[in-house]
Amino acid sequence: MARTIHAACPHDCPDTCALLVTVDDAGHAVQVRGDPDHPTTAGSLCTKVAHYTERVYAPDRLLHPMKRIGKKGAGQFVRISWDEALDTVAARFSAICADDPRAIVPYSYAGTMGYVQGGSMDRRLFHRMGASFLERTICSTAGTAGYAATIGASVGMDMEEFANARLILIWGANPVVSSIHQWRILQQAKRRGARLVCIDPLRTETAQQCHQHLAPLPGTDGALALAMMQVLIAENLIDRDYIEKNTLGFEALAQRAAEWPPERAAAETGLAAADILALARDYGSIRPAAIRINYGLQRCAGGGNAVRAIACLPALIGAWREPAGGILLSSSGNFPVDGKALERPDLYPGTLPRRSINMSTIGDALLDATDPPLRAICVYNSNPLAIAPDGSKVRQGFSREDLFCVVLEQFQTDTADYADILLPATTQFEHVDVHRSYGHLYMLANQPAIAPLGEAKPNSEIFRLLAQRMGFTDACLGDSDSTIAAQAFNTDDKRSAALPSLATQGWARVNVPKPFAPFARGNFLTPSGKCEFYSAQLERQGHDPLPCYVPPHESTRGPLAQRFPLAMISPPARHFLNSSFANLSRFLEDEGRPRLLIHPEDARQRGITNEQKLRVFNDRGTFHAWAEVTERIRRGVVAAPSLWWRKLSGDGENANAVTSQALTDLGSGPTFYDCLVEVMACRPACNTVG
Ligand SMILES: Nc1nc2c(c(=O)[nH]1)N[C@H]1C(S)=C(S)[C@@H](COP(=O)(O)OP(=O)(O)OC[C@H]3O[C@@H](n4cnc5c(=O)[nH]c(N)nc54)[C@H](O)[C@@H]3O)O[C@H]1N2
Ligand SMILES: Nc1nc2c(c(=O)[nH]1)N[C@H]1C(S)=C(S)[C@@H](COP(=O)(O)OP(=O)(O)OC[C@H]3O[C@@H](n4cnc5c(=O)[nH]c(N)nc54)[C@H](O)[C@@H]3O)O[C@H]1N2
Ligand code: SF4
Ligand SMILES: [Mo]
Repeated sequence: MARTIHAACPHDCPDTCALLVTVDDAGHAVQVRGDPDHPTTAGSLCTKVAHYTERVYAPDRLLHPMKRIGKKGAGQFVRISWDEALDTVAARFSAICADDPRAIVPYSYAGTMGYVQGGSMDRRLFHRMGASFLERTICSTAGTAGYAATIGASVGMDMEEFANARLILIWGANPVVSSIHQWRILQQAKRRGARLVCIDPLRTETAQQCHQHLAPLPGTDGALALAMMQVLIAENLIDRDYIEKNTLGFEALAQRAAEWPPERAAAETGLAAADILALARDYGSIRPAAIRINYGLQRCAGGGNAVRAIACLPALIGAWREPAGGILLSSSGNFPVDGKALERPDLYPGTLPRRSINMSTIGDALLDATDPPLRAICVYNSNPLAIAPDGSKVRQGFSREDLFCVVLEQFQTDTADYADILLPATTQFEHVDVHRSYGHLYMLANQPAIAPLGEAKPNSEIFRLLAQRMGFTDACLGDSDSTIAAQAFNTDDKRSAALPSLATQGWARVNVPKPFAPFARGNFLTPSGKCEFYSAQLERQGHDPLPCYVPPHESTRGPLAQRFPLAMISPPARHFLNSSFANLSRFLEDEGRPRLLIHPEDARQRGITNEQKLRVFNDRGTFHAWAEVTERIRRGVVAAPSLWWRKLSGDGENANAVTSQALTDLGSGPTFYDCLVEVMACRPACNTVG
């Protein structure tokens, strides 16, 4: 008899779907569906995960431990036993630890978002060793910091409440591609008469289905938000009672906003002043007004302050009074996660000074002779050769013959090619895990549906075995996966009340009021308990205490633009998830080939025609892509849907060949979408790399 298993989508996507996996008599997973009972999944999945069995049973899954035999990066390996693999890694790590454990760094992100496979045994082991800490900044830290300065934590509207809003700003987000279940809810609102406005330099699949699309230049959203404030305040479209009771620093904010009439923001953003004015008036008069802001707008120099400014808007108009008003960046702060129990930072040796490495500048970190220089890196749940900025530096760093590189992977990625020891990891169908979401309000459990394929092991098991071989005897380094899963949520926290239904139903809503209107009466999560227009905390850290406009590092109005006049963004491709799925034939066929969207006028000036092969370059590097000449992208901007595996892109490069390691104003995040380039049509000679 076929069985049905409750599972959770492990991927880095705000929807965190509840899955039902059907397993046949032979123990084969034959189908995966969205759980019809789970409110946001509502029985549907994106195309990537609807075909998940193709990923799990892909012919190129890594199934055995291997060691490198060729040059670094050549991807030549020979099969070895688990004993040899683990002994080799443990011996190398132990030897380095004897000199200085901070010469070892883990490198992981959200290949799986599960706590068991991505945020527990791994952390415990590296803490116990005394390895360098990894600052996991690659996606969201700028926005998170800006939002937290204003609101206090990653808490905002309930994603389900957007259905009842009358005005929705979709700002730096492309839910049709990157959060399809949120899009379903936004469409409900649209059917009920809500006005949808999309703010994005690209006329995305989402923008095409909204009532209005505003296309600012990348990295200029802070100026737009300040000008909206100026109009709201000048035209008295604000909620004085809400401001009085629940906010801090209104007078100072009003002074700052007064510096930003729409005409000034128009010059920065490339929008029409009249459009800015009209947007502010709509926002000041239509209720409930909701903002879905997402991480697309914070990958630039001023990303933190842009989010900070936008996060002030709902308090100015009292939008928080209603459950369908306010803003949502991420829901992750609603979950009673017990980070200390999971990660055990107390295992770090007390006497050793702590050293952190920012994952967004891994290229420089591997090449710099920082004290102590990095001698070993252990990569899991991430593919830095494809996803980290300034790809040629990243490649140079990983090419170091003296760097001991261990990679835990499901597939032989660009990064796996640089491993000294390559270890096969299980997929979500083969291991235990537990999840929160950064979009909705449900905790989820993942039960293994099938036995591990080949000799693959869960990350947690690999780190447990390494701990043993390195002679660490702390009890928590032996915790089983189900023990770790049970530690993830703090059972003393009242938000955990429904936790027991994880076991039966696979998911449970965090115990917060429904309908959820977290700041209807203030009670913000900031130090003052108010929505902080003025942040003393930021001031103490040497930042502007008020939201300010920080222009792009690589501005189309600055001197660099004379040589590299086009602002490049590289947002998610629909059929890839970062670089995941980008090796599977179904999705490669859907995406076709690396594309560059360019405006007809920019193309004409360069003699570029549709479908032509292009060379995209700046001082950091070059990659090739095929022209899609389209008015969907505004003039002066080009877009390269991402992320391709470098080795499958045709020229060994992807969009990160040109992105930079410069960081954001707040949160030390990457600036992928703050990147000037020039583009040329390829002559026959550039069919080779160059
Ligand atoms: N199919 C698919 N889904 C995904 C992903 C994927 O790779 N593929 N990635 C997942 C991950 S890791 C994340 S973090 C989320 C990301 O999801 P979102 O946070 O929604 O972010 P992006 O899709 O990166 O960007 C959203 C939009 O921001 C626009 N944008 C770029 N620069 C600016 C700017 O300066 N201002 C404004 N206003 N808009 C700008 C881009 O054109 C893009 O359309 O999606 C997740 N979902
Ligand atoms: N140019 C440009 N660069 C970007 C972005 C962009 O928009 N433009 N987006 C950025 C963003 S938002 C993010 S979040 C990062 C994402 O960067 P990453 O988190 O590195 O994401 P992926 O590329 O999906 O790589 C995840 C890897 O983890 C592996 N994996 C999955 N599950 C497991 C497991 O259980 N065990 C092990 N060992 N491995 C597993 C997958 O096979 C995959 O190769 O990329 C960033 N890079
Ligand atoms: S929509 Fe997102 S969470 Fe849902 S199945 Fe697809 S990738 Fe996973
Ligand atoms: Mo991300």
